[in-house]
Amino acid sequence: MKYLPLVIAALAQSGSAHYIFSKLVVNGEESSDWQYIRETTRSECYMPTKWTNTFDNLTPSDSDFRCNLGSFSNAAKTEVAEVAAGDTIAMKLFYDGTIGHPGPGQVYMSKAPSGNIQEYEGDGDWFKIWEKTLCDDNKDLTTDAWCAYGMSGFEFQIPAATPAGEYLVRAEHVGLHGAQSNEAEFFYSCAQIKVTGSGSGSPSLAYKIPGIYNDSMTLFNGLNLWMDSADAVELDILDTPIGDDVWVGGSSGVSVSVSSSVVSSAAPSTTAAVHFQPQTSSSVIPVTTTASSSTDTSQTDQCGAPYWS
Ligand SMILES: [Cu+2]
Repeated sequence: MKYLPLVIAALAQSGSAHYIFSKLVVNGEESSDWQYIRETTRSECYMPTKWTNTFDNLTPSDSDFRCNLGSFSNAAKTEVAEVAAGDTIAMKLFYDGTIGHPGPGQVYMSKAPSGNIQEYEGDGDWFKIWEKTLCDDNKDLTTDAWCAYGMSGFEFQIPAATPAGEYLVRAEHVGLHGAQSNEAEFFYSCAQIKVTGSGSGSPSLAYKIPGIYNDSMTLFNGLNLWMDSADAVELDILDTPIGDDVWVGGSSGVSVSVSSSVVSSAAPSTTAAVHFQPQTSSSVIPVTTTASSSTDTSQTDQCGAPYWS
């Protein structure tokens, strides 16, 4: 892997460290890149989706905001992972990246109406099963006040009440450091899973993608992490689906609060240096590596250079 030191230095100064979810972890086994996650056709897969100063002309108002640009064209060749309802799985970042931007992380699911996830574009209903927002209001809102800051992936439970069937699982992180100029950055992709078991729950809230977010929401367009108070940020969160309760199972809207105080134990311990360096240790997710994706040069080439940008 070749790095150009001058380029790296310049990027570190600009604060760009981008990322995308490429690996699925099931039963403690880490997949190879894009084995179960639909690969985007972007030349640089880790670039964010924004409303302004876009890459590849993609915005959160487009249909490809579901699972990233062009990824449906790869659905048929993407495998489907079998997961028992109630199991905890994870989606990990490409190239051992870590989340280097401040903002919330969430996971949504959507069931394939036909029963075949490889034919499903994600135009049906989505529901939210996991959410991490502010973990510690006393920390820096531009970095580690956010639970997801420094994470190398998201680990979450498929609710035990999830009905059997094939689903898209969409992990998303939103960088809010540019929200003051309508440049919130969305990082996301979708895994294909087959849920087994006898769950009979019914999610209480449903969303459409696109449509779930818009740039009239202050959280994405107007909020200023360097100026606003934590209380103001929390109010902005509550004005979006990111502030909605997650569905943890049940058929009558049983859910848990996502208030900032509840999740503080999950805060990763990070330092400023992590922001600009690929993570080499202390993953937040227990990982048993079974496939060495880093030696697969075709995948790396397809996705562009490592997650620097
Ligand atoms: Cu960025």
